[in-house]
Amino acid sequence: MTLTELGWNKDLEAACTAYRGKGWVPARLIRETVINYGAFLKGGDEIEVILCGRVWHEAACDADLPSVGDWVMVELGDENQPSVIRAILPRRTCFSRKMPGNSSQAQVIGANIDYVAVVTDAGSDFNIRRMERYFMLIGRSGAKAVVLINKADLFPKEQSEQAAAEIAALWDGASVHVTSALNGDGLKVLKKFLKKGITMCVVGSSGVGKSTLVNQLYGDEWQWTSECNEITGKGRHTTTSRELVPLPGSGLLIDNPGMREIQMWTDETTLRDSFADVDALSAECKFSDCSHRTDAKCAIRAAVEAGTLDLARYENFLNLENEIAALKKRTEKRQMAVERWAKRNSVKARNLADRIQLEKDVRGDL
Ligand SMILES: Nc1nc2c(ncn2[C@@H]2O[C@H](COP(=O)(O)OP(=O)(O)OP(=O)(O)O)[C@@H](O)[C@H]2O)c(=O)[nH]1
Ligand SMILES: [Mg+2]
Ligand SMILES: [Zn+2]
Repeated sequence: MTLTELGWNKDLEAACTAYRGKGWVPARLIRETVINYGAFLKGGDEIEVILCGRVWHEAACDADLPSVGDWVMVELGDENQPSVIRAILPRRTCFSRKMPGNSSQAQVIGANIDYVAVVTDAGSDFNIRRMERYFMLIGRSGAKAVVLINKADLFPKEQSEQAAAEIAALWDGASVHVTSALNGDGLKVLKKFLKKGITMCVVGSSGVGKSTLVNQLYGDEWQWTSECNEITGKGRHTTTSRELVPLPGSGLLIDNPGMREIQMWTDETTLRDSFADVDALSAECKFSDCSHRTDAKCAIRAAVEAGTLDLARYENFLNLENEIAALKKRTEKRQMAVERWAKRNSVKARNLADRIQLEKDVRGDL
């Protein structure tokens, strides 16, 4: 396996000239555990690497730490010395969500990816509102969106096609396909995306068939999935950590554990972009600070009443605003904690650089 087949390109080549002469080698991270990382080297050799303290300290937040899909510069070890990540090369794209729970931090799902493939089905997993969230996160990641309406063998053809049409209407540029990962139907289309060196990150709820899909494309059982016992639920292999899998002779896939929480990790601008139609209406609201809930002469509510704006879309717009407001609040709280810490230690965070330094110190303090 060449570096190009692993996703290496000219920009990375340029970025790593800064480290020339140090004897470090480029590697792509394929796995992450609590104590170390798995990585591929030129030639396809797999090694284990650890993170050096300096890189850890230089990360302003968790999202800046190396993640699956990242390209790093490694100082190779030997029998007595572990191999060490000395630097992270700049990310071309990054797909992240808000960390589950109450944290306001981002969690990286995949770095340097070209496509995010969201797997769902035309049955109980189908949820337009959740898909809107995925699109929003993909929109800000820099990657392109692919959607697979999987398990087509379980539903009437029309049902899967209807689901695909509804999703395609949500997002310009999303490539939506009906598939059956179990028997391989409709997977040919993925070959078009998975050219050499191209990385696709596979996401979606638990049980929709992500690993089955990866297995099918790998051409061999890479990570076994088996028939679920309907009664005990036993015998099913649930993916517990994300992993980058190079497909023989073509691109690379990142299999992920199912996601229970697709929380917003975005900002107001992205929200407004993906709800441009709703946002345009808000210019016509009587009050400039209209909450679009109970205020008089609200143009958005008027559109819902007139039937020109979908009620569910309106509700999702309001929910997303709530979530962004909550996220802001948590970020502010965190900032306050940092400032309190600064006060206590008589350090003044005058500018952004100082604050970043402070954040690092607070982390070091924990
Ligand atoms: N009928 C049918 N079953 C499928 C299809 N794809 C996957 N399955 C079955 O669905 C179950 C779950 O599949 P997995 O591939 O493990 O699902 P996953 O998305 O990787 O789940 P997590 O790892 O828990 O996130 C298995 O029993 C698969 O055999 C399909 O296209 N049709
Ligand atoms: Mg899985
Ligand atoms: Zn309004």
